[in-house]
Amino acid sequence: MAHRWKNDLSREDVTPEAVWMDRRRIMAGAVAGVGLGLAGLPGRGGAATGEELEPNSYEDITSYNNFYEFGFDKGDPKTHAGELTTEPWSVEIDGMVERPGRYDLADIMARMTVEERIYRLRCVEAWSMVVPWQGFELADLLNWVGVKPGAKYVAFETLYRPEEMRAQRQRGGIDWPYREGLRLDEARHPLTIMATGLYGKPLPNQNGAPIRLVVPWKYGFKSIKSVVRITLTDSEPETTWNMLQPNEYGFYANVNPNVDHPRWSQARERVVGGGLFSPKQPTLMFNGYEDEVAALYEGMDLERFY
Ligand SMILES: Nc1nc2c(c(=O)[nH]1)N[C@H]1C(S)=C(S)[C@@H](COP(=O)(O)O)O[C@H]1N2
Ligand SMILES: [Mo]
Repeated sequence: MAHRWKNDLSREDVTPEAVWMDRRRIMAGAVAGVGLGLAGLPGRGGAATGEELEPNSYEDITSYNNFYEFGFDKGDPKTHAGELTTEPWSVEIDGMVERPGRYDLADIMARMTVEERIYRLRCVEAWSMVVPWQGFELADLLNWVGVKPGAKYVAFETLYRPEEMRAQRQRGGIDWPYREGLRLDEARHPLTIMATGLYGKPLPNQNGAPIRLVVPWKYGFKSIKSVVRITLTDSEPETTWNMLQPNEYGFYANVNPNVDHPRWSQARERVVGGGLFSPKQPTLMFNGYEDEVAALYEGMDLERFY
């Protein structure tokens, strides 16, 4: 796969957004320096290393995207995702739940606690970013609707609306809607969030507005965007990339530098916005969240369950 990316903002094209972002960066640094505030959040930095993560710029995060409903180039989502109407929005929660229903996003948000989580995002294509998300724990939503005994997996679906999602109008390729899934214990893990914002603003359409999943220890394709349906089930759900290329993309898709993609190494990653000549950085086991999540996979052969 060929990749293109944006260089850092040059001083000449500083936008109000970029200035605001720079302020955030400075503030985060100041807070870290005195050991207060954000340091207490569970998602802050790499808990394993105690390291503070430096978020990518707002520009990087919102202009270099994968959202195939709007095209296959990294710039397509920013160009075309504005065609999507995100209000009103509801999420159907069904399957093995005590209180199934079609929930208005506003009603969900009224009950959830939104917090900031600064997470690494590692795409299976071997690039990465750091994103300051706002969101709530998926576990809280699952508790609110009540998971029935016997449920073992959670399936997710993106909106299917070809009038507004231009690539859904084309034939061939992906079998829409985009689908993803997690094991129930993964879905309930405190690192797993439903994101509704980034950099303190509502989630831009290209990043999966108005609500998307974020699972920071898995390859980015698991973090499904613009979610309209969440289904509790007792069998492993079908997932988009696994359906397309089962030998390349598994259900688990845990970030793992020791298990290569059949066509490229996963040992290292290019940091988006790092500039043309910046060296690739080593990819971390479970994307740096090994201390938090390794127990979920105890005894599992991670080469087999890739
Ligand atoms: N519905 C949907 N969700 C999706 C995708 C997609 O094409 N469609 N791409 C995935 C991939 S491959 C990645 S790397 C991340 C990218 O998220 P970002 O654009 O917010 O960085 O979204 C994931 N979620
Ligand atoms: Mo990805």
